[in-house]
Amino acid sequence: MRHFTSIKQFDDLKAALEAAKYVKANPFADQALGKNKTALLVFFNNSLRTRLSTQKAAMNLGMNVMVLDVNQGAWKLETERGVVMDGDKSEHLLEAIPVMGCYADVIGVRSFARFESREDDYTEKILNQFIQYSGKPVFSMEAATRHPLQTFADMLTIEEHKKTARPKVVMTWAPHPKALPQAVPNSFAEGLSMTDYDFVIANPEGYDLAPEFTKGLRVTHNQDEALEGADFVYAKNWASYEQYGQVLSKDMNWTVTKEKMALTNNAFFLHCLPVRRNMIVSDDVIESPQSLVIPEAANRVVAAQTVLKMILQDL
Ligand code: AN0
Ligand code: CP
Repeated sequence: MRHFTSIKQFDDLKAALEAAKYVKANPFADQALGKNKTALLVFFNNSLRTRLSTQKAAMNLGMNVMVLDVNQGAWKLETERGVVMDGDKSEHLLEAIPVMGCYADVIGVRSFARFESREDDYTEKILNQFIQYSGKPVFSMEAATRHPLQTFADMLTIEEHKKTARPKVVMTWAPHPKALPQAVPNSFAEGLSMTDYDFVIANPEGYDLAPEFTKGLRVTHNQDEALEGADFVYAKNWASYEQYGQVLSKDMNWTVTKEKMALTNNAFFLHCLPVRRNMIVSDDVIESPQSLVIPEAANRVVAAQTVLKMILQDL
């Protein structure tokens, strides 16, 4: 059974990108593949893009789709084993997951880092229980440590817009008022490490990502230096990994502004969205012709459809 929880599960990234280009050009070519198959999308957290693009992807493949918002309308779920359930949680994940497995052929899960325990988050406690107990192929719609469908869409967007074979790609931390997960930057770093692009990560001190995701990659604490000559600027906030889940800085000198973009090689701007304007990026940069945030979001359908297609082909 094929699960999809990391971009590294593509044996061949180039082939996966080619498959995505085919899906993009022929969105309804595989309608027979999903006929009478049901995708269940389970959300423990909010979503706009993932929710809509994954539904659209499944529908393009001829699938039926069900969406469950665990925190709205379903029973509150206990996730710890051994707990005396005398509180507000009416059901345990250990029953809920196999029940969901009875109703679906493929299950997508969104389960963000909870920032309660670094170990629980980095062992993907929730996602792995779906893999273990649902009996069905499971794909991540952003779990605690990775957001592979986002990364796949990001990489397709870069592929479509790059002007040289080895573009310079800078992933920069930017300020945000609340603690955000490391899933998007971890995953992007993982994806870029599979390419031969000139890739640099810029973040303030205290914000280095988990070593398992940055091994062999260039990391600098000097944003201006990183931006020099960049062809793509990928902005993202994340909370500290070292001081797990904490917001150590809201330094607005890290906001991606017109002045910052002037240091680059007329770079394209990327962000996974949702984005807080004038915290992460200024209005003029996100509205500029170099901003790819909308085509990047559009590619989320292509990414999800390509992965769902691979899963269906393996059923
Ligand atoms: C989430 C995050 O940073 O991981 C989802 C991004 C796709 N963002 C927010 O919660 C604002
Ligand atoms: N980029 C992304 O995953 O957006 P949503 O959180 O809206 O799904």
